[in-house]
Amino acid sequence: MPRALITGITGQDGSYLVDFLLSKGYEVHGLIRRASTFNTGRLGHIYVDPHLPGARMFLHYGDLSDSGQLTNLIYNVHPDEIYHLGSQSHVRVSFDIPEYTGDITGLGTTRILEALRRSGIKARYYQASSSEMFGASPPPQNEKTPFYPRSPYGAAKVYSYWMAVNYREGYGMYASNGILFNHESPRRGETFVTRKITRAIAAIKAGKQKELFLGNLDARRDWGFAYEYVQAMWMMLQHDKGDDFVVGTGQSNSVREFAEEAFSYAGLDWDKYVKIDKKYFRPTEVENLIADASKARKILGWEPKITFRELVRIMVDSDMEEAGLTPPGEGRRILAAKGFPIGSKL
Ligand code: NAP
Ligand code: F7E
Repeated sequence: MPRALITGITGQDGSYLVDFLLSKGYEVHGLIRRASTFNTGRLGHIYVDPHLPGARMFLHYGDLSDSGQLTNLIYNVHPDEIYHLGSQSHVRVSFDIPEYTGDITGLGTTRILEALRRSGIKARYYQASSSEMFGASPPPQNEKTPFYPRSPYGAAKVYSYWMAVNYREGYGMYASNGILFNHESPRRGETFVTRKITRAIAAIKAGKQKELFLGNLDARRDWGFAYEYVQAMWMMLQHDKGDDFVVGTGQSNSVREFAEEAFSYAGLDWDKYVKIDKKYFRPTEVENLIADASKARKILGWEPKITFRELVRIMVDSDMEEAGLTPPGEGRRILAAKGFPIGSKL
């Protein structure tokens, strides 16, 4: 049975990756942080008491700031594949806590890579790199586009990217960078713009919210569906050698277009509810991201199936269901029609 270790297992991508790897027959180990409240909400639907026979997911306490524990974890789990997804992943917040972001999102990567190198274990390593590394470089962006990060988060990811390349070249380790463009889902963190919009729509429909405050509506992003992006991570580690791949849809839309599409799907006029609050603007913005994922398509055979419009429907449906409302329902139909093995927990 192949064994995977995931940092960031409690996050959006970590939780979909567990779903996917368990379906592929893996034993999955994950690093979780100690918190005073449960932070395993995204894993509840697959959690099985580890004492029971047949359990294949195991959680271990630790933190990306603690190299001693990371070393123990890698040594004890002895994984075949490591998916390093843990990070302070919020771009706006990285301007408020730049040093912490550098420590966790940047140095955290070095702690894992160094623990792996010293262990002598020949695990394949996946680095969660980001389109934020391209920042101000004009679109479309591919593996050869120069990095020009526009936030402490983006800068920390550039550092991590190069550390993964350095360990690959310097020590012959198998390390791959997945340069993923924005990917969203019903499990997306509530303060990222897509989920903020779809949750607000549900709250407005339920009569619990009257307005939605947003920042820059003109920013454009290449938004895809997260489940497909964790499949791309796995495909990268099945490739015969470590390499770097851009993953995205090739289509970009503005925040305004996302809001228009989502509100109108729910039968609302976005203009009546959306207001601007400057506190959500960033000191430096990334204006436009569009992936050129032709390398991933050619070498890995990866291609996204879910379009922007479909993604919006999946997310609005899910948030309306969560608010106890009856959604229009196209989201679930789209997932079923396109063969996604996603059950009750979207
Ligand atoms: P996410 O939902 O914010 O999840 C981040 C994960 O990292 C959570 O499990 C979080 O734990 C964990 N974490 C944060 N600080 C930690 C620390 N000090 N020690 C240990 N674990 C810590 O992010 P995501 O959307 O799933 O993204 C996964 C990875 O891909 C991240 O590295 C992100 O930067 C990167 N990325 C994301 C996108 C995207 O569009 N989603 C695109 C490109 C790259 P808690 O649950 O306890 O907070
Ligand atoms: O912002 C604008 C904001 O926070 C998208 C992370 O997963 O993807 C994510 O980073 C855009 C920006 O995502 C609000 O200014 C307007 O232009 O949803 P976001 P992000 O910054 O693109 C990359 C690829 C990652 O790697 C990151 O980890 O939306 N925007 N109004 C707003 N953004 C937020 N959050 N909130 C607003 O009210």
